[in-house]
Amino acid sequence: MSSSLKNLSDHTAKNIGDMSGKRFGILVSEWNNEVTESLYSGAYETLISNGVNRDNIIRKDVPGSFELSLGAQWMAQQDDIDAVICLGCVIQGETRHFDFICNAVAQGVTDVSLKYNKPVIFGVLTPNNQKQALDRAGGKHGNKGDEAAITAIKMLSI
Ligand code: DLZ
Repeated sequence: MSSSLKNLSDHTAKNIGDMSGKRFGILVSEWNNEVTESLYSGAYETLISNGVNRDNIIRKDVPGSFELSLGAQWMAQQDDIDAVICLGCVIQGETRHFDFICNAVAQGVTDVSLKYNKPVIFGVLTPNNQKQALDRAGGKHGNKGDEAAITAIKMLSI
């Protein structure tokens, strides 16, 4: 199926381990906050519905998606955090700012994950416009926040 048609919230709950003792950091970018708040709600509810304890979800906000990498590093370096979920939305504009931010955060998140040997999940939407973003943040294409949370859970279950 074309990824543009895929409901991002579709997933199987097979082979998921006990999440009751796992601690998750969630970073939320303040840019495009209508979208990122929906991503957060999706991620939070998915963690809860898969057995994560409310007290084990730690939320921090960062100014923009570019800051997700450093925020992820601050969280990942804490021994009691098992996985970090980075949520953001970078909307394609008329300048190359979009490319710089998207490339930087994708690389930064990867680097933090490998450095700290923990799942650090790239839950950043990179749509052409706000409508496409909302379609993927609780709209007709599901919620990429759900997908990010289930990805973290699956990585901790391996
Ligand atoms: C500057 C900027 C722009 C133009 N667009 C977005 C965006 O669509 N989404 C997003 O998360 N952040 C954006 N930012 C802010 C940058 O991520 C960053 O916060 C600033 O460049 C300061 O480092």
